[in-house]
Amino acid sequence: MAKQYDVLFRLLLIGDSGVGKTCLLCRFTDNEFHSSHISTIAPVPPLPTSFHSPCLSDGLPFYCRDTAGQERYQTITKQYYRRAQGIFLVYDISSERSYQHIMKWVSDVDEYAPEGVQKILIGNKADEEQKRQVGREQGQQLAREYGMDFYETSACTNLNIKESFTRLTELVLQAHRKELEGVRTRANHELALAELEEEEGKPEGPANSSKTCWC
Ligand SMILES: Nc1nc2c(ncn2[C@@H]2O[C@H](COP(=O)(O)OP(=O)(O)O)[C@@H](O)[C@H]2O)c(=O)[nH]1
Ligand SMILES: [Mg+2]
Repeated sequence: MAKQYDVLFRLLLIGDSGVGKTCLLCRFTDNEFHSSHISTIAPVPPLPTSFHSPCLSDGLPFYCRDTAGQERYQTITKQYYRRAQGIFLVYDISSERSYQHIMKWVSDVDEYAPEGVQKILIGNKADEEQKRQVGREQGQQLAREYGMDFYETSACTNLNIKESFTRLTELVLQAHRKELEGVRTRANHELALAELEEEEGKPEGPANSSKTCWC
């Protein structure tokens, strides 16, 4: 049965098909990389693939949603963005085209994602230096324009994977701190009540009776 959580951070990966979104997630969740092209094109109708990360941030679990190839047909629907709290916008440093498309992805996020969603720009395949078409400064520049943090990553060599996931989770945590504190306060309150109830329900042993004896 699926585990129930009080708080679950909801992250998304978006960007053109082939930029390495699925590989980034596999690298982060399972520390694995598949060099052969594993098709992430789903049968029709395409369904999103979801991953529960085993990694916790600040003791909190999160859930990262990957596309199942729908991005190739530009058929990502509103529902995909619904309730997202953190989004990775991914391009491939060896594809100028995927970099140019980031603007389109940002406009989709603006249109469909909830207000206050946190975003990070990722230039993946940083190991492909000889095939580079997008300079690091271009990535930095675009990220500045949109007010995002920027990382060049490589799912292949494990460059900046943990760092970028940790950063996005931190941003989401900061943005939702109030909401989170509310949950924690409620949880602490419930815990205190449960302890009290347990304490009250205890049979009176010698230790208890000596505590309450005033004679
Ligand atoms: N050299 C290199 N290849 C990568 C990297 N990440 C993914 N790939 C390759 O890029 C292709 C597409 O990856 P995939 O994760 O399916 O892309 P997606 O369509 O965005 O999910 C695959 O052949 C991967 O092996 C990377 O960091 N470096
Ligand atoms: Mg994929």
